[in-house]
Amino acid sequence: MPRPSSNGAVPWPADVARRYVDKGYWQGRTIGDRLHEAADATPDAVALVDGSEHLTCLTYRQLAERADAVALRLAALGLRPDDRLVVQLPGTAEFVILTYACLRLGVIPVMALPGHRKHEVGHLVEHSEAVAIAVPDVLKDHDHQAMASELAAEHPALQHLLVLGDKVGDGAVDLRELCRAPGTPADRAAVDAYRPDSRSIAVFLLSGGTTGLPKLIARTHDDYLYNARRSAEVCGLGPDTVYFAALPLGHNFPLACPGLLGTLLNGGRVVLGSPNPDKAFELIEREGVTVTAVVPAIAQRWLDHHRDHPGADLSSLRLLQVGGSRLADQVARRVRTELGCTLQQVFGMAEGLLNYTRPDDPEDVICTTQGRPMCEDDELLVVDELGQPVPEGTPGVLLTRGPYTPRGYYRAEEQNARAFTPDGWYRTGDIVRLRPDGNLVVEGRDKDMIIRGGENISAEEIENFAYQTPGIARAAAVAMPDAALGERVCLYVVPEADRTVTLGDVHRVMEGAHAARFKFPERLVTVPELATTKVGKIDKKALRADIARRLAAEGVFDGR
Ligand code: OOB
Repeated sequence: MPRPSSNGAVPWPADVARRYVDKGYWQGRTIGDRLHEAADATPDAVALVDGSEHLTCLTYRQLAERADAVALRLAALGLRPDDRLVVQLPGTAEFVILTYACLRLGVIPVMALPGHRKHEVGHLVEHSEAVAIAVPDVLKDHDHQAMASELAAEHPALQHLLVLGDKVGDGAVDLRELCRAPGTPADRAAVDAYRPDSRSIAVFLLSGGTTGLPKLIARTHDDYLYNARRSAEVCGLGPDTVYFAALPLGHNFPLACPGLLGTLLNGGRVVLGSPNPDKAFELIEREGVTVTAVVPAIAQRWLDHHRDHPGADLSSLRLLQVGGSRLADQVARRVRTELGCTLQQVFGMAEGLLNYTRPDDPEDVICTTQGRPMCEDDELLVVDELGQPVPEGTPGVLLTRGPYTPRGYYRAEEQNARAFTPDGWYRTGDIVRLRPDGNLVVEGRDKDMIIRGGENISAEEIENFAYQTPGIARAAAVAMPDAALGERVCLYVVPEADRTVTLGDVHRVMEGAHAARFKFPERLVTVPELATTKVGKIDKKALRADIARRLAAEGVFDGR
């Protein structure tokens, strides 16, 4: 296992890196420079439409100039290349301008998700050694600004609070103000002086993860630029593209697969908005959206909404990307007939590897597979429990390496020893079957994770909360099938003698810890003992079968 470099990221071996350069995957350029080049090509084209409350429309020139102006203001605050800034912002123009500014300056954004609470954000601040954090004032009844102030009090290194909203507290920087004032053409040269190295970390993404709290994935300018560029190629993006960002922008999928970055690198237009079907359809119609990305739960909501409330004109939509969790074949088949656009299945991960069905694939491939790797130098290995390769067509656990799949998590030697093999393969924990035509079918998951409507939840983390709950002797969290969200968290508990435990007891512990709401278990099953496997581990397969049986007996959707 390669040792982490001095900055904590695990580098690719030198000979492998050389090959990626020779093959043209890594071009020695920064994302910020490439965005500027795209802006230079069509300065007067519209780059960004913020469809939220404050409708903003920015041309490429305006966006590039504002990014540089913000970069200089960040520098004036004292932020320097390699400093970390936790970004927890809704999908607004400010998110885009700030991220662009960071990429120019070499300040590294740590992409938190809007649903994260103090428990998760605190961990990100600490682990990344963040010096700054950007949050909304209040969002969905949560006071992010108060949370950020508390974190600043607890983490002395966290010195700068950037706040988006009407109520910016004393001592915090008004992000709207920061992003509003236009820059001058002279700013560009000043920011150029900070230009980071293309091998340095451009952004920290979060692992969905199976262990407690999210791990940080250091994506370099070289590898992440390739991620966005090649994705855009596979999806056929160009100046005519209107990409609708409906998912939280800090997630890899809408950020760079090809998402925001892929669209801006190709002169297209990015429209920011919400996945709520009424609002989304209105935006698609009004802005002439051609491409968008959603998780299966949203795809299904859109299909049902369109069936029940026909009338929205979605004819501009060319490609609907769906990924994040397994899309049922039956739902996949409805996309072309009911929405009139091509479906693209995306099996991706923040750790790197991206598989896409191609827009011109046969309908069978599009509807029943999760696509194939986007790069010919993506290495895939499907193995059995003993780590031996399985014959083609047999399901097994997927391992991968490649030019945009880092060789380890950031500063996580212990977890890296488990999640990566000594020769650098990432153990995805996904059970896949490789078809003779090269496409993958995701058959299941070996890792202990629950995917609730596209949000990845670590079973271990929920169990840790359960163990802090009075009266619980043993606990196991498993995925429970759900018609709307795909999966929800179900918690099996063995109470201590003469105790009863309720879901509310566990929720209180999680509330006390300020854990993200989406992780809260939604069903609690009390059992006298947890089933175990032959080696004495909790038998999660048996528990998953048990909850499916219970749901079936209740006449509820059981996943079949
Ligand atoms: C995307 O990234 P993450 O990091 O939030 O989650 C990755 C995990 C995968 O290892 C797999 O378990 C699951 O999410 N997953 C899928 C899937 N796409 C992701 N499982 C079944 N079918 C699919 N199509 O989720 C992500 C990143 C970039 C693009 C798209 C999705």
